[in-house]
Amino acid sequence: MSNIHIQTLSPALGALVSGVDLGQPLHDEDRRTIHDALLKHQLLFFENQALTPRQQRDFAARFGELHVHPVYPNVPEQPEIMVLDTHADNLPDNDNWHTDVTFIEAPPLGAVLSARELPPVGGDTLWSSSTAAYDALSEPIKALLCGLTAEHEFTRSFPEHRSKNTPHYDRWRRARDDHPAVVHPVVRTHPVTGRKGLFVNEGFTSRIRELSQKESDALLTFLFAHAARPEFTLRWRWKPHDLAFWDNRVTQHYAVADYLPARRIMHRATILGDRPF
Ligand SMILES: O=C(O)CCC(=O)C(=O)O
Ligand SMILES: [Fe+2]
Repeated sequence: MSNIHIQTLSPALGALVSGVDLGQPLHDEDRRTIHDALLKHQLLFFENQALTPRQQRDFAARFGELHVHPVYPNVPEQPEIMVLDTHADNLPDNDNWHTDVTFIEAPPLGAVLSARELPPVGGDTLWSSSTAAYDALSEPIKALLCGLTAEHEFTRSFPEHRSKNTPHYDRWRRARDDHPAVVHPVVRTHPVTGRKGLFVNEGFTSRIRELSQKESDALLTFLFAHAARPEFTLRWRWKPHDLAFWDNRVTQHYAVADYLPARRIMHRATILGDRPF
């Protein structure tokens, strides 16, 4: 019997899940309950989950194969656990709205993020529901968007100047060469729920292919601002040992960089997904 309880946190997305210890092997029934909740709420929070990197990896791996990031550092003995350790000498670069790793053909299905070390105040994360953003558009705009495709580029969020003259430059160059621009539909259909969501993000989307440069710039500027409307979002104030699990197919997020020079450390496991359609 599952003891899981799910509490809705906001109309657009987000729920708090209690009654499960993610440090233990996950029973099939709990896995199903969590998966169903993820599909329904798009973003789940679990409190008091002091997981080791291995436990975090094992939990995430119950939902699919894991991705190893081409440039972010990881836990050496657990390469699937990415480390986001930000402070005055390693400035955060997630303080923009983005969907993770859309620069590959089959972007992640989801990600599991664990709060390891938090600043005394600040460092919240916001998420936005791409289905809520899509649903709120007018019918003529929806019809226009459904015929369009967009390019997503690694270098938009990982520009050369950030790694040039650092020890990571060779790794960055290899990652850039391995990741030519990819094309995704502007409106994506969720492969399980069938819901439609906006699938462009400021982090990686560079251009709508069927439009002129000026038209593309104007439309993307509108869509990026639209997706960030407070009505479609939830803001989470982290506590130690909080863990978030989001559906990366239908959400964007933004890590607020307001805590420097304090330090903030997060661990992420990223679950591979399928090709958007
Ligand atoms: O540090 C955070 O709150 C989120 C960072 C981020 O963008 C990610 O883990 O994908
Ligand atoms: Fe991210």
